[in-house]
Amino acid sequence: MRIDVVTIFPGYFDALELSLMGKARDRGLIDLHVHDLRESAHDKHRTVDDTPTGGGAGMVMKPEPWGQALDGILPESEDPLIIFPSPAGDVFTQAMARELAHEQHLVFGCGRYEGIDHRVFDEYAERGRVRLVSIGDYVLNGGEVASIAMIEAIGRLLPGVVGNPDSLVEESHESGLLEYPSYTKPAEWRGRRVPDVLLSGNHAAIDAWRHEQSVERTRRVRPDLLGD
Ligand code: 6GU
Repeated sequence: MRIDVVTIFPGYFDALELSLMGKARDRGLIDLHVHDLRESAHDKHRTVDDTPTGGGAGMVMKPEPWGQALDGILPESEDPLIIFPSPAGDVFTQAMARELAHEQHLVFGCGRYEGIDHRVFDEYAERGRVRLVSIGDYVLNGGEVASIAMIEAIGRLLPGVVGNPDSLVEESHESGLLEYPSYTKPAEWRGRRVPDVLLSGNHAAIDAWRHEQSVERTRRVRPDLLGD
């Protein structure tokens, strides 16, 4: 998958050189290009923002640098999908991550300040596919951290990124349930024993116990996932 990111803080995306995402890039499974929006601003101060037309607090990102940056990236593929992280967007879920993992080319446009001039969304929605996506009901300073979260959630679903594909099946949200609690050795630590069933060698009993734990935890912590 090709991923382009447009941001005024490229340094945030250094985090994607680490761990599984870094390995996926080294192996050519994820082709990530991070672009500094300021390189598309041409006045002396490389200005990317201005005051809101009509008045109000804060600053709005100017359309011209976005136009130049996106126009340079879009011809890199047939049918890219532009994602603008925004608290006003559709909420990102595991189901959306699965859907987006089928895309050939994602472009993340990271807004800062009070947002991006709305004509940028209109321009690219007319020329191609655009989505506004939120990662949850809270406010971040900009789209960078949200983009990193989405890129990691999508990237780990690409074939070959996670070594053992079985580990993608049993985790929280894939089944619609939260994950069951996990244990490793030693069998006793600070007087706390691993549940006996996990030491029993009875795999049917272990599966049943884990399922019961998942359902109980989901009912307690996230009853909304059960439709209750
Ligand atoms: Cl995608 N952006 C910002 N700025 N804040 C958010 C968000 C996105 N998702 C939740 N809060």
